[in-house]
Amino acid sequence: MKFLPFLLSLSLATFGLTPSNNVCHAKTDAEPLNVIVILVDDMGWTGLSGYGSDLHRTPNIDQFAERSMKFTNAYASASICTPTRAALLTGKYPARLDMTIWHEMAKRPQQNKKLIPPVVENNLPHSETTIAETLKGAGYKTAHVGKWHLGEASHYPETQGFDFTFGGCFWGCPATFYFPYRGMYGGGSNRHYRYIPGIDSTEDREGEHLTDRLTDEALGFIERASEDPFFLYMSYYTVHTPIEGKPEIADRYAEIIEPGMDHQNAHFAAMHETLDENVGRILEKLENEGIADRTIIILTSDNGGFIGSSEGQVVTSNAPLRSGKGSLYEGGVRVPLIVYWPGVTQAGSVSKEPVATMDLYPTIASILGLSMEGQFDGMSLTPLLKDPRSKLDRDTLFWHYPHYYGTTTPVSSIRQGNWKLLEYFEDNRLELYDLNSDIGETKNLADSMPHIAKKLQQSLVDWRKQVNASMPKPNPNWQAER
Ligand SMILES: [Ca+2]
Repeated sequence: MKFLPFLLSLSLATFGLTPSNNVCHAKTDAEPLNVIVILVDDMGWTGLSGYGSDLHRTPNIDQFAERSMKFTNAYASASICTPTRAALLTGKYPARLDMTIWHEMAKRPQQNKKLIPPVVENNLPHSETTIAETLKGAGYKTAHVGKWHLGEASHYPETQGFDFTFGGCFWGCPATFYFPYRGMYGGGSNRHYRYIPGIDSTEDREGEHLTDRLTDEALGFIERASEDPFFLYMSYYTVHTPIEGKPEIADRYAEIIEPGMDHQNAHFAAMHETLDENVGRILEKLENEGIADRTIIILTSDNGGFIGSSEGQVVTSNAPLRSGKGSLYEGGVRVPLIVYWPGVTQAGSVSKEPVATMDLYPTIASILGLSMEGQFDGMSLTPLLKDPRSKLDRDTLFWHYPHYYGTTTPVSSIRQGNWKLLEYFEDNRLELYDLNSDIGETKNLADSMPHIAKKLQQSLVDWRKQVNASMPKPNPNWQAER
């Protein structure tokens, strides 16, 4: 196993853009490329049939993947929603932004655990230059449709470079996926009345599903913008809870589920199918508008699949990966990523290179030949998109989640080559896995290969220092016996 010297790996981890003279312009300046980023919420690595689901049927996305580049080692920059979304819009590690948990928890860390998580940033700071602001500055019309979850109203999409926005709000999911999308949601002290802004409940839309509605709004934007270059951040609320598939589709899945299948939830499967139909509608719209050959499309997820229960039923499994949303095991962070760069990505191409959400902003800017100012943790994936056999000049990725979730205690992790190390803060436990031979992270090699574990841990410690990562503190009121 090859290890880059520590200093080199750190400098590469914070490497910014490739120089713009490397940018390949697929089209003439007269026809600038449009950009669509489709972000699915909580879709696991095996959520799509083209990524191995044994239940969900996603033919439109699978066909789209077949004419694009598919990444098999793509990661969300975090194991939960908000930090990954911050990384997508800024090109930075969530830990550098100090956005490592969702808004509702950021200022009120749990006090009843062995460690007290840090108080962290709860709004995406206006001082950050988002990808929308960069593209708007380059003459793009910009739209955000769907889930936002990057802060309160003073930090909504309108304040972060988006000309048009629909459906975004403070909350991480709707009370219901059915019109008019409002009602009480959540448990205990987190139970609140939730609503999707901008919905006229007097309209005759009974039975309308939010995934369809978001697409309607996005297609309207594309129609209005098609004379000008546009950037659409299509941020579906699906397939997050509440698990509400269309009943007629869910019924169909219920009939074909068999014991032993990894995926067992008919409504969750139906949500994937409806997502797929809607991605199909977007692709069809681009064809009809005559802009399919000049629109970059990127599809990915913000974290791994949720392995908890909803309505008394387990939502999903990320097998063969370990664990799910919240955890820094592969099941919590490895996600599908499909990139279509017209005229450049080769049909059926696959990249096995480890990449992450924060790479998308530098990638888009690089493709469009736009300069980016400031410091970025992500790097442009254009070399990979041009040649699936190529490698990035980067060997290391980091994650930091100093909070609790149903699947984890506070933890950081590092992937370097095929090695993955997790450092758990409650007991300073190290876990080392060789992803090449053990993708399920079943055999902890930390004790048998201490030199590798120590070396990776040192890189992780140095990285946390470099990005000024917030850390949990011991809880003085914690009693181990309780
Ligand atoms: Ca999510």
